[in-house]
Amino acid sequence: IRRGGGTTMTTNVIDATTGAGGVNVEPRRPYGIDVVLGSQWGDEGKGKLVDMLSQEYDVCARVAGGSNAGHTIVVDDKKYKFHLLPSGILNEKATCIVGNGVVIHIPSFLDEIDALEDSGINAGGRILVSDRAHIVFDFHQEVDGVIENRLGRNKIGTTKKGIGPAYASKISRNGIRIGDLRNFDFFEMRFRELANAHTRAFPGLVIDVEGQLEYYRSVAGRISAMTTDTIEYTNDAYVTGKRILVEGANATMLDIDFGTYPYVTSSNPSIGSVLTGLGVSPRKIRGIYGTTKAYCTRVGEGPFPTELERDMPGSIGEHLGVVGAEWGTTTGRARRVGWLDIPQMRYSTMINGFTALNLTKLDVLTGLTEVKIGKAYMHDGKIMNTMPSCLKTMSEIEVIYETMPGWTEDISKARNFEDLPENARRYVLRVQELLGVPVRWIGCGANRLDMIDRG
Ligand code: 2SA
Ligand code: GDP
Ligand code: MG
Repeated sequence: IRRGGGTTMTTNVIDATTGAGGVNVEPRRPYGIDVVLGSQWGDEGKGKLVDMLSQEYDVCARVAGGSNAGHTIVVDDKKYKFHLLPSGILNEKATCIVGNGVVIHIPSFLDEIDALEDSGINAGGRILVSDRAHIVFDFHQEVDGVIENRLGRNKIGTTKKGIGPAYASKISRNGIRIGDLRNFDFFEMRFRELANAHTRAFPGLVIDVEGQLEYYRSVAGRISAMTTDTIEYTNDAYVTGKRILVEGANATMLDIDFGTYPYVTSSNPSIGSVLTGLGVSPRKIRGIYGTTKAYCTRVGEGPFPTELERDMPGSIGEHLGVVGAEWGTTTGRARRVGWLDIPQMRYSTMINGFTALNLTKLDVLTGLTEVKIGKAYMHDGKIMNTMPSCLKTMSEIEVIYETMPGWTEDISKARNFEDLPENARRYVLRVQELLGVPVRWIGCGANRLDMIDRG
């Protein structure tokens, strides 16, 4: 067969009369890759579901973002916090992949592995890092802070983990990849160029180039031992019937394309990142599990239509923030809080095609006399049918709420849907009805076991 460019490729022989042969379309298999995604502005409790599900999977993968992400898992009374490592690492049988779409700050990554091993979890040989994943350098983190300071009151409220600047290097095609550490002369040449480009662009930025090179030379062997072609690995794992789970980081409303731009992160934390951040075909995806809090939070700046005042003593906002322990897992910042936002969730469901929902932190609503659901957006006296892209329109939105009676019973021990008080059940079913997606899991407490599975 002649292809563009005149290359001759040997392939199956084609029968010129029948047209048979010559094609090798991979068959659809009775299994597939399952994905856990954040459907709001992050911190919905993705890590907890991944931890629970991972017991059933052979491979767990991260596909986007970097150490900005923070996933907390509570096992008995012990808290584990993950930033770059997939939360599935707690399943000692799982192999964990850090895919090509992730940006990796190597010192943080190694510290995370060391801390995990110190706490008795054996991670050795179970972590595979994509040779194509880009590196976040210390100067990217500094530049993140410099840009935020320059923006002043228009700042994004980033985690200052260097995520935006590292993806900017990637997109500008002068980024450096994990695989480059295997050829240190090449790495050094690229590093000097990248450091120079940054000192030119940010006067006042001082980079200890020799010190950094010495550090990277010292860790190159350790990183390279974990480095592999994760695209090949994942696709082979799929073909050989291994069960694969993808752990989304951040969330759809923080997506650089679909989120509340510019108040977003610099990656695509929605369904697309599974394809671009892992290198698999959409034909291989099966379950797409949207994680949503029973209310809503956001950390950092930007629009939040159903936001409630958090600082007022005795307010509902204070209840959600304190009872829900809504402080950032990575930065410790207080998260903004509000009611569940159905138009936002419909938008997120449309983009990701959720096959089931994981409704977390229902226990946090316990004790409220009434619970509200943001049911529709109004603008200029009209109901809106779409999620506006314009920040000004977002700020002018009026939310129409539906009010439901609350419940006071402790639900942390509920393990079946029927164990929930009637008003809590009605709330869950109403959310399911409004979104048209089955609510499969319900979070009843922070602990690993505090969950109802209706599957
Ligand atoms: P960045 O650092 O460039 O990705 O920040 C851009 C925006 O994305 C938000 N962002 C997050 N939102 C929720 N959770 C995140 N992870 C941590 C957590 C956050 C923390 O699990 O709590 O500890 O503060 C996360 N990472 C990024 C960020 O707030 C900006 O709005
Ligand atoms: P992620 O980024 O989506 O993984 O979520 P985070 O870990 O950043 O934030 C979720 C927080 O809620 C963590 O502290 C979890 O321990 C906690 N959490 C998760 N599910 C539940 C739940 O059902 N109830 C309560 N009370 N806490 C939960
Ligand atoms: Mg988080």
